[in-house]
Amino acid sequence: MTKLLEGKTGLILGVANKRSLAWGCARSLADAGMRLAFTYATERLEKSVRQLAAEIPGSIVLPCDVTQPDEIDRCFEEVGKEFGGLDALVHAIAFAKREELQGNFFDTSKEGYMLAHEVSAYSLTAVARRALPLMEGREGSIVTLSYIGAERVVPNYNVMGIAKAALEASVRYLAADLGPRGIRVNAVSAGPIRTLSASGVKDFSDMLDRIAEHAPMRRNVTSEEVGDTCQFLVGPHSRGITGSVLFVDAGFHIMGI
Ligand code: 0WE
Repeated sequence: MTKLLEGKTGLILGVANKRSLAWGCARSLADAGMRLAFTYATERLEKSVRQLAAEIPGSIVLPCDVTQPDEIDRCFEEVGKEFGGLDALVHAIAFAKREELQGNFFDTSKEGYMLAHEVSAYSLTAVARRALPLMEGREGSIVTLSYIGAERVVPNYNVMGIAKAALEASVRYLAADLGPRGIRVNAVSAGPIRTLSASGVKDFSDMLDRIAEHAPMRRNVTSEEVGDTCQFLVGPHSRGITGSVLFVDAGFHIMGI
């Protein structure tokens, strides 16, 4: 039996360790037969990304700090050389300074605001532009990860909420730009999951428990569930969907209280 994504290629930005949502996406895409490239932002992450990539036969690993335009250029050049084209791009990157993710939102510094937006929102557009020539003419799909803090106030999420709102708006503008070229752009808004990004977030365990109590499905979600939705958005079954934000949150977002 040939798999749904056999012969297709994908680039995944944002794997840090096996808990990463990006890794959940990678596993699901690889299980569907896709050949993958992974990126790491800093040398500190290189080893763990290489170890994980080694679990996926035929995959490659490249440096890509999205705050360095030359490095993004080189990354896509390499992907073009290795793969000859790209069918999927998974953007699973976010960063804000720790001090911006606590206390009052109105205390957000200009530098902290700019950094959060550069890494967490602008980077989608920066990579989409470079992916364009590699994706053209092959029904490509771009997927990014968001969070309900883009739409509603989540205590301490602060500047990241503003950045995710910009990211979700970017999804719509990119979808409008790229639709005529056959490229779809969507976001998955995932419920909170214990990852490296969540470590050290104040009261994170209490948040997980409260969601499991109130969500229609009475539980939290897993990175495998986020990954499978990513596979759906990358694959042919979602061919009529672009510019959307899909919640993978056990239904939590529908509740009024
Ligand atoms: O988007 C995220 C993670 C965002 C994030 C988290 C950190 C923590 C460590 C971005 N940058 C950093 N920088 C650090 O130094 N989530 C949806 C997970 C998350 O993060 C929160 C949350 C949730 C949920 C932060 C505050 C409140 C809730």
